[in-house]
Amino acid sequence: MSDSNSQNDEFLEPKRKECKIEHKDENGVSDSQLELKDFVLEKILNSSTNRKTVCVLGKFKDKSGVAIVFLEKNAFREEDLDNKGYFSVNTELKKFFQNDIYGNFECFPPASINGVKTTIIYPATDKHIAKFSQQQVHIVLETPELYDKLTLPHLEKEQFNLQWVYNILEGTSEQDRIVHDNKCEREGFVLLPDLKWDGVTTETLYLLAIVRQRGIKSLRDLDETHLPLLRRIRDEGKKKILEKYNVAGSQLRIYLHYQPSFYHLHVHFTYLKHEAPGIYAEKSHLLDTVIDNIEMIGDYYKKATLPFTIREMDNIFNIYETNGHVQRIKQENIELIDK
Ligand code: G7M
Repeated sequence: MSDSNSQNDEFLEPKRKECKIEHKDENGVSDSQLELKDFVLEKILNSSTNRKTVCVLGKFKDKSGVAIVFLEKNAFREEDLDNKGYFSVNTELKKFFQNDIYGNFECFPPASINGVKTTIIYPATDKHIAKFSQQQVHIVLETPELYDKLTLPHLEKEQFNLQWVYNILEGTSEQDRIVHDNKCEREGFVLLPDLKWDGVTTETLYLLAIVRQRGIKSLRDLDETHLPLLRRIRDEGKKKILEKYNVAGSQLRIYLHYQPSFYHLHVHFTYLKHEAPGIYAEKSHLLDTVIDNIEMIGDYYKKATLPFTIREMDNIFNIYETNGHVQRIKQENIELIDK
């Protein structure tokens, strides 16, 4: 299940330097270094005791614009549960109390296994802030007509920049992270660790397959002409993950998001036991089911009503609200529900 030590070291080294992050502009050109000691907190956007994450908004001293910093405590890795890891001489144990056979402590393991996964978005836009903020969520049922009339015009006007995707496909970013690269322009794709994954901890395995073909925005655009591409992603993706991470295809959740955040077709591969964000029924569509639906009805996704979630701070919420498809809950009603 684990990767080789040399690969672990490769990932641990940047972790020790984690407080200093090189910032690159949209073309991947390095322009400055961000340091966490220069970060000035403005607001907590979201915090989850369950996931052990916190997302904050703030500024870096002497830098214009705002930044989002997302911190996540890492999952325990099997290979750290030994006398070099948690049970090593370098682990400190602070006692809270001992009562009969019950002891309660706080343990301070070696820094090398105690990293906090950190994602920085700088400069962050209002849309990033909305995406990472805690807010009320609603489901809408998007018919093909609603897609054409409301969703499509909105996403054509307003969507997240795809530069990071093109940087990967054109070979200017994250090249050392690529697990598989099928260069076929029509049916090729790049498989690499998702931003959310450290690339090492099998328990939280999370990879993305990004298609080379441009112009396929989402599940909605898929039809029978895409079947060879979809089958290739599924089959080659499983094979490469088995070879590199020793995780069987039957232990993978392979799916697409609807709506995605980024409108360039990509497929998520996560470890089945890992509850990654966005795996729930209202958002994820298993690739096997997608392939099966299209095999039965070639234009299935052009005809289907697809549910998706919208959050009250998203601009698309206003569009669906104005057209009478969702209703914002008034603050006093929320308080009543909470009681
Ligand atoms: O919801 P959607 O299907 O659009 O998911 C997009 C995925 O892309 C998420 O799981 C993100 O964590 C991932 N992602 C986003 N960015 C900006 C990057 C990036 O720069 N590199 C990588 N490897 N993954 C990213």
